[in-house]
Amino acid sequence: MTRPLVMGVVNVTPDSFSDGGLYLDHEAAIAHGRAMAAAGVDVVDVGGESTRPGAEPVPVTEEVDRVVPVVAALSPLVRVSIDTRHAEVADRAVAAGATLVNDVSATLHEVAAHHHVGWVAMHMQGDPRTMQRDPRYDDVVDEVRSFLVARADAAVAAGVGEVWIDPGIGFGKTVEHNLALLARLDELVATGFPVLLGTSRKRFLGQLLATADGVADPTPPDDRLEGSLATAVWGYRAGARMVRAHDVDATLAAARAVAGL
Ligand code: HH2
Repeated sequence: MTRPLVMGVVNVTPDSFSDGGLYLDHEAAIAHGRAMAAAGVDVVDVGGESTRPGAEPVPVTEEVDRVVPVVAALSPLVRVSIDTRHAEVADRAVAAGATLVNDVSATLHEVAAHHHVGWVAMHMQGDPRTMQRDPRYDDVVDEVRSFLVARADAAVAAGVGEVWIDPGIGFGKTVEHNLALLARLDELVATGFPVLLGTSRKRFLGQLLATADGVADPTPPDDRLEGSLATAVWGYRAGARMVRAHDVDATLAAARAVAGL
């Protein structure tokens, strides 16, 4: 029985949408990552720039200062991925021990090829500042799949040996777009590239849970655990190999239950 994989999130930021400010301090971030490693996560994803809708970009030097000490402290204990859109940050984090580049811009495959590390291509329409203003697609699943396969093929051609694809839930997508991507996740799985899925605590869950409960106000981020787990299990069932999660104990338990089933 092999359990599907769990990637735990450590945001070394003041402004991430669900845990901003909690782990900006290096010691707090390292302690959080250590606890995740002890819990048994497969990867700890360290990020130094929020990509929530409306977020302002962070200067690269600041992002490097946030993440490098955390990557260096955690990488002897657990596999570390670096969540960044910037080549210099990816370079420095890999030098500090990260072995996976989690790339929400899907542009950094050359960096991964150069360092012989893995790479995640995530789909995003636009950029975080403006992506939620008016996202449009003719067929969101077809467009996301074609984009990701083209990026993944380019990475393979450049020599990257481990390539993941991720639909980028919430990145330039309406609730309906996110739900369509989840409903047809098997079409991404069918590409043959391993799929990473990140739904944890995201805004569309606030609306989904409120609708299910028959209330008008979206459920707040710290009350979205059930939705995060339901969508993680849904993703695993559709064939996603790894889920990105803030609540790692519960997600690991869910992943073990899925393996048991
Ligand atoms: N989502 C976020 C950040 N990075 N990477 C991948 N591969 N997939 C995702 O869905 C994904 C991601 C956003 O979540 P979070 O890091 O918690 O928030 P913020 O961007 O505000 O730091």
